[in-house]
Amino acid sequence: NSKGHEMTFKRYHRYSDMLHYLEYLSIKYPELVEMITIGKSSLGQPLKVVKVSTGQRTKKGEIKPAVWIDGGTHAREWISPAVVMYTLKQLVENFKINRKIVEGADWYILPVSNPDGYEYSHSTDRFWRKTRSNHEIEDEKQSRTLSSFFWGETCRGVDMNRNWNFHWGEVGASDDPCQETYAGPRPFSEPETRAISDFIMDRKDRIKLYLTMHAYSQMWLIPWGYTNKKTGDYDDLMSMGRKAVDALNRVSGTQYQVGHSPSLLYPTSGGADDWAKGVAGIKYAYTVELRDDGTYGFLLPASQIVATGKETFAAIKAVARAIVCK
Ligand code: ING
Ligand code: ZN
Repeated sequence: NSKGHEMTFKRYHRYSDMLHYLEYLSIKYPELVEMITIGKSSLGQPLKVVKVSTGQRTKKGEIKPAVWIDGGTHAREWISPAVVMYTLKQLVENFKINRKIVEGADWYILPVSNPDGYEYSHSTDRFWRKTRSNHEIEDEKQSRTLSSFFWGETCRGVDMNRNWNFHWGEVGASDDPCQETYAGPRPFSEPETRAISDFIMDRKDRIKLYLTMHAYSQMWLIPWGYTNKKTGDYDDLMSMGRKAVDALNRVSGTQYQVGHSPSLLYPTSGGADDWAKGVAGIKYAYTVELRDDGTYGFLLPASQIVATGKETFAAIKAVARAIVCK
C-alpha cells in the first residue's frame, strides 16, 4: 500500500505480510532496527529476529541488558504473532513515548517461531499446532509400530513447546508422532527450536527477560512447567508477574491469573520457559497465555487484536521498566 507495507492489525496476516513489515521497518528506521536471520524452518522459510536497539552500550559505556520476545510457537494461536508485531510497532514507531524502555535494553523479537505451522493453519487446517517436519523414517527406525501406510497428515510435525532440551519427554508430552503434544524424536529435533536456542545461548548473559506468547486462557505463567516444585526465586517471579497483569488490567479490565503451569493448567516438560530459566539461566522467564477466556478460544476475532495488543504492551512495558530500567 501507500505506506510500503500491508500490516493493518485489523486482520490476521500471513507470514509474508509480516516479513514485508519487518523489512519496511528496517529500511525506514535503519538506526533503530536490524533484521537477523537466525535459521530456517523445516520447509525452508527464514526465521527472522528483529533487533531494536539504540546501541549496545549505555552512555556510561556499560553493556545494556536485553529482552527476548517470541510468538507463533503454536500455529493456531494467531493472536500471538499479532501481539508480538504490535509490540514491535510500539517500540519502533512510537519510539518517543516508549523511549525509556527502548533505550534501556536491546530488544530481540521473533514474531513467528513456527512459520510452517502458521501458514498451514491458514491454508489447510485452522487448528494445527505443531511444526510441519517429517520424522517418519527416523521414528520407524526406533521400531515404531506405525507403517508408512498409516502415516497420515496429522503425524507430521512436533510440538515445539515440548521439544526443548530440559527435562525433555518427562511429563505432559507424547512420544506418538500423531499426537498434538509430540515431543519429537529427540530434544531440539526441530530446526526452529535449535535456531532459537543457539541464538539465545549466544546472548544468555545479557537477556534478563524472556517472554513467549501463546493463547489462550489469560495467564502469566512462571516456571517450572515440569514439576510442582517451586523455583528458588518463586516470590520474585510471582511479584513481577503480578506487576505485569496489574498493568494489563488497568488498561482494559481484562483479568489474568499468575502462577505455574502444573497448578493452573497441567504439568508439561520440554517447554521453552523452563529451558530459558533452567538452561540459559534467565531469571524472568514467562509463558504468556493471551486472550481470551475460552469464549472464542483460538478463533479470537481480529477485531480484538488492537485491544489485546494494547493491554499486553502495557504489561510488557511495566515488566521491562522494572527489570531493565533500574
Ligand atoms: N499452552 C502451553 C502448552 O504448551 C504451557 C502451556 C505453558 C506449557 C508453559 C508449558 C509451559 O501447552 C498452550 N496454549 O500452548
Ligand atoms: Zn501455545
